[in-house]
Amino acid sequence: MHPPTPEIPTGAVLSPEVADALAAGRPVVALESTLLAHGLPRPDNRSAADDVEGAVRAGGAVPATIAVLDGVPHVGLTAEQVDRVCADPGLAKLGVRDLPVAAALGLSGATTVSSTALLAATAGIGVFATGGLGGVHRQSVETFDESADLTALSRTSLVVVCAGVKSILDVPATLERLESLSVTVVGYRTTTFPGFYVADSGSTVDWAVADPTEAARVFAARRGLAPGAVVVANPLPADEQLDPVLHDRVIAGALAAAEQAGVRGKAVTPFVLDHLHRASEGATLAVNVRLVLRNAELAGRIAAALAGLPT
Ligand code: PSU
Ligand code: MN
Repeated sequence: MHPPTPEIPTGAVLSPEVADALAAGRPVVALESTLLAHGLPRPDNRSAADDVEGAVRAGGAVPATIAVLDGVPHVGLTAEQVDRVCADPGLAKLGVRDLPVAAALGLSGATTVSSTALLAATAGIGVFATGGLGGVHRQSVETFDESADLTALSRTSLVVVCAGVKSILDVPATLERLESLSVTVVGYRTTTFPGFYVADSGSTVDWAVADPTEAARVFAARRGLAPGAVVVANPLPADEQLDPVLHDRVIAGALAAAEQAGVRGKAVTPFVLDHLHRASEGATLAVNVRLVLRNAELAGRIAAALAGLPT
């Protein structure tokens, strides 16, 4: 009899700090690398990487930035490894389905929400912070473009702290898909579902949690029930959001530019984010970094609350 074959060959390497924290039951927060490599422009992405890790520490947890280097998934990166992720303009963007190819061929790449969540949960990490989830694209009826983030979260057990889904998407359709996929969604201190750069997407969710402990308790209950994620949607305060009028104008322009340029598939999200950063003269970039920092800090506090729950 052969032993069961794992679904993907993770073979992940944990950094000593992350391995020690997990072994001791101390709080750890996973961070993705696609938002660094493909969501933020070089060279600003490098300082953002440090700031996001700092925000997790400020929240009371150990940061574990995840990327694949030379075929090996790394959970927790050294400064030199973060340099590599942030500097290489040709770095691949790896969802779950790409991980086996990278592993087998020895390739390097940044991990998206889907692959970061899987690698984190496999390593025993319970909380993950990002900016905005991928989801259903606005032309999805014609293109079938729906992020693999959604199906990945339906089967991966961890808390994902985000500012909703990227507002370049069809937000109501994405919330419908999250319901179909039985992903638990709660707002942080609100039932207004955030719109990434803006505090209010125009959609609502059914539930709100009042503090990190409530979020941790929802996850503990979910974990005891069925595999799948708990999405904690954390809106920017109104005075820190992007001006909603500017938001609607630049989003329309960016989507039109993507259409015009014939951009398809996994290139769409990086193209549109880059266009927005330039069209808004850096305003979307500043807001994007700010919301990731806030999510990282909250994720740190949720991880700390989770570590303190009675088992
Ligand atoms: N959040 C950000 N910036 C990003 C992303 C999220 O603030 O660049 C990335 C995530 O890695 C997410 C990916 O998984 O965008 C979604 O890509 P796609 O739409 O191609 O599935
Ligand atoms: Mn897509």
